[in-house]
Amino acid sequence: MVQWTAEEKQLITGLWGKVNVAECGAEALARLLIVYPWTQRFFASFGNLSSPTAIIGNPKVQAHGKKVLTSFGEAVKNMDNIKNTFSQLSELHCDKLHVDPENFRLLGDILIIVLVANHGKEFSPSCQAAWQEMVCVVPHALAHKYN
Ligand code: HNI
Repeated sequence: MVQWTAEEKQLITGLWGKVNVAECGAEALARLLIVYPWTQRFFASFGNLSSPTAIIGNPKVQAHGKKVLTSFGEAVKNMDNIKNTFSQLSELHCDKLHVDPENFRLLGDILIIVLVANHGKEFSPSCQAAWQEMVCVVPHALAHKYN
């Protein structure tokens, strides 16, 4: 378990308070589907994913991206208890959805890129360092129930 310092907590929650979850969530999921096209197979029910333009404009991708990033926010609110916070979601992604946990890490890397793109000025190197740890801890927690 990560022992967050007060400064790391401040850096993470401080930036999170400025993030537009709907916009950044939609962008992150769209980028995941475009940059790592094999991830599209989990979203076959989402309709048209035939091109980057279709993916970015797809309302189901946008809504789901918002849902995923909102859920990521639960980690920000429960930084000392991330594993328990995601235990049900870990079961869901493992038992029902069969998502390879490597994909959580890919989404984490994409999220960092989206945060740089949208919050470059506030995203100082130390802020990135704290977030980089966050996008490691969340996938770890989501992968916890896999065996
Ligand atoms: Ni994920 C559903 C959270 C990464 C594929 N996912 C959810 C839901 C949440 C969620 C919340 C909705 C659950 C419910 O309906 O009860 N997902 C998260 C989080 C991350 C993540 C916090 C990582 C940070 N999910 C991924 C990745 C993939 C993924 C990387 C695949 C590449 N998730 C899914 C699929 C669903 C899903 C598929 C079901 C979608 C649907 O509605 O059909």
